[in-house]
Amino acid sequence: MKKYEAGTEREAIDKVKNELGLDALILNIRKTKPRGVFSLFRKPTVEITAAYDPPENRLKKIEELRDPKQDSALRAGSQEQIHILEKKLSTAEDLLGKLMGQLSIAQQISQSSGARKYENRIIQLFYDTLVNQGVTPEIADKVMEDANSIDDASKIDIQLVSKIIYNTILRILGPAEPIEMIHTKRTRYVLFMGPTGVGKTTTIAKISSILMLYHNLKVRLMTADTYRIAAIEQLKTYAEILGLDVDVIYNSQDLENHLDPIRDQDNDVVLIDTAGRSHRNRENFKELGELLALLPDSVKLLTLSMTTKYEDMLSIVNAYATLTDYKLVFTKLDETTCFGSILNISYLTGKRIAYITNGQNVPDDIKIAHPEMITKALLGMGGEAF
Ligand SMILES: Nc1nc2c(ncn2[C@@H]2O[C@H](COP(=O)(O)OP(=O)(O)OP(=O)(O)O)[C@@H](O)[C@H]2O)c(=O)[nH]1
Ligand SMILES: [Mg+2]
Repeated sequence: MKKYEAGTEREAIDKVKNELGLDALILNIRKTKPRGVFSLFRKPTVEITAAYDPPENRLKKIEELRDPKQDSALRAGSQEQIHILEKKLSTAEDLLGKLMGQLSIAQQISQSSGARKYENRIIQLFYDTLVNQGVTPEIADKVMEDANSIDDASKIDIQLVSKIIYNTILRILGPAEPIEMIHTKRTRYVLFMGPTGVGKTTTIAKISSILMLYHNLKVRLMTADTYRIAAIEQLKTYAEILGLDVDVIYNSQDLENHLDPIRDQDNDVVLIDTAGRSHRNRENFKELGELLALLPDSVKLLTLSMTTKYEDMLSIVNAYATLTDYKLVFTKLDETTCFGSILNISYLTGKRIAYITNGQNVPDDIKIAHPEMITKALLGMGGEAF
């Protein structure tokens, strides 16, 4: 038994004939369809599984079947085998029938929902890719606007269409704004805020290491997370490895005492951790507002986990927007294959993204949120993105 692959069925069959001769048996013909946006560049292929049974073998088998001396028990056995085979075949047919049924239902759904919006196949493909990534249909439409407005003759040029769409997404995401790129003469105060358990403390540990190791910056750590003893310990553990202290702030008054400009002259960056807060808890939120009021010139990083449902993410960004301006950090990209929320949130808030994180390892699993990287992930270019 052997497999033969070619561009068309004809070519594949010719290959089989050339090698195995006219007696070859075709066991299976499989057509492979390339998927995704870049399927347009790849040709479908046909794979044929063929077998060759030499004629002398077959003759022997026929003779065996015809042999009158053949043991009757053997014949009874083969009868039984045929019976089992028949049964198996009918269940397989059943299963196939069910599958076909499901397939036609799926087709009906996709047709009735008017899935095809764009006359141009290339634009439709990009639209579908974005929607499959979790980009909302409205935002995916916005992304297609520029590409769809060029004349029909130019739309055939897939490179041109791809370039326009790629650039539109880059424009929406805007340039990454990580802390190391914020240049001021004064100390940079950076406050991390966001819902519970999204990865604020872990991200602070990652960023401190990067700022110290790769940018040679002097870092000071503070935590305003005093709800849980373990939270202070968690940051202290990372700080110890880096040879840093952690100042604990118990309330806003305490923060004032700790904001020591003279002392901070020695520091390039002061990273402040806060307790995770539910945006639906008003009391909690008011307290964060008080902290923020004491740090008017600080950079605020709103940390969001990619595992949060998009609707919840929306109400989180809106709640925080009532408190302050901020940049975004998206965490846990390793736990999803849908990156659409990044584009949605970026489009709706107009906020810049500082970092993305893609794992629990400190300090390796963090990246500057370069828009090119995010765009490629959204369009399925270049395999595993994160
Ligand atoms: N898979 C994955 N896990 C992460 C990532 N970032 C953080 N985590 C994990 O998420 C969990 C919570 O992380 P923390 O850093 O404690 O989160 P936090 O936002 O400080 O939590 P609270 O202070 O309790 O609000 C830990 O188990 C981290 O290891 C990431 O990028 N990917
Ligand atoms: Mg924390």
